[in-house]
Amino acid sequence: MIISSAEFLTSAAKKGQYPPEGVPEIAFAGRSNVGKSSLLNLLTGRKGLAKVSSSPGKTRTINFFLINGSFRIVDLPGYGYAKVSKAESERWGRMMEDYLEGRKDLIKVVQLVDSRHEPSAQDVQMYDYLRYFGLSGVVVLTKTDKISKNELNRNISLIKRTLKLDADDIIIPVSALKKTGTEELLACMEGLLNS
Ligand SMILES: Nc1nc2c(ncn2[C@@H]2O[C@H](COP(=O)(O)OP(=O)(O)OP(=O)(O)O)[C@@H](O)[C@H]2O)c(=O)[nH]1
Ligand SMILES: [Mg+2]
Repeated sequence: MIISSAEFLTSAAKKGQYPPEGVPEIAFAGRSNVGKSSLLNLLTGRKGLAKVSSSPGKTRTINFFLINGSFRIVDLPGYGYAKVSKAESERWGRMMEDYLEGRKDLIKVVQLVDSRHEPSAQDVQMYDYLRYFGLSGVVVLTKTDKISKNELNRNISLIKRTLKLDADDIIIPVSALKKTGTEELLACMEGLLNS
């Protein structure tokens, strides 16, 4: 698949603000700062499409992007950002549940984890949650430019074990810096959209 057009649609904090139904959606989930927004920019070749920041907690609402006029990529707000208040994290939980459990057009959630580390307890919790709702199956490992090939291979095993991945779960290493992994991810997304 080639992305020939990408357009920001809307930013939603609640259901009433979602774009109309009837278009398939693939969402990106993961801890704050893992690289969800960067990945969207990488895939679309549009640097400023989604806002990226070196300080975690940049994306705080659900952001919808229309791709090739035919499907949407949904950039979700990250979790695990230490500085948020209890009220803020409850707000996050409600916002995520409303979307993940209530969105008919959502076909899959791509789970992003940092390729450098063992997945956090919240990563495991998120993946279990996605599995429960039948939305799991694709894991993207980000920031692979920061580690060696050997470390990456070691961490792939660790991540598989920690997230308890199934044999048919797909793991795609990416680097927004080196612009690698996009073809694999786009092919995977094309498969999801056609199945
Ligand atoms: N070296 C390197 N840095 C990356 C990569 N992907 C993202 N980053 C950096 O990581 C930081 C966070 O990236 P974002 O894309 O804003 O992360 P996010 O997951 O959208 O974060 P939230 O919106 O807070 O949930 C930024 O400083 C990015 O430049 C990558 O593949 N390699
Ligand atoms: Mg973001």
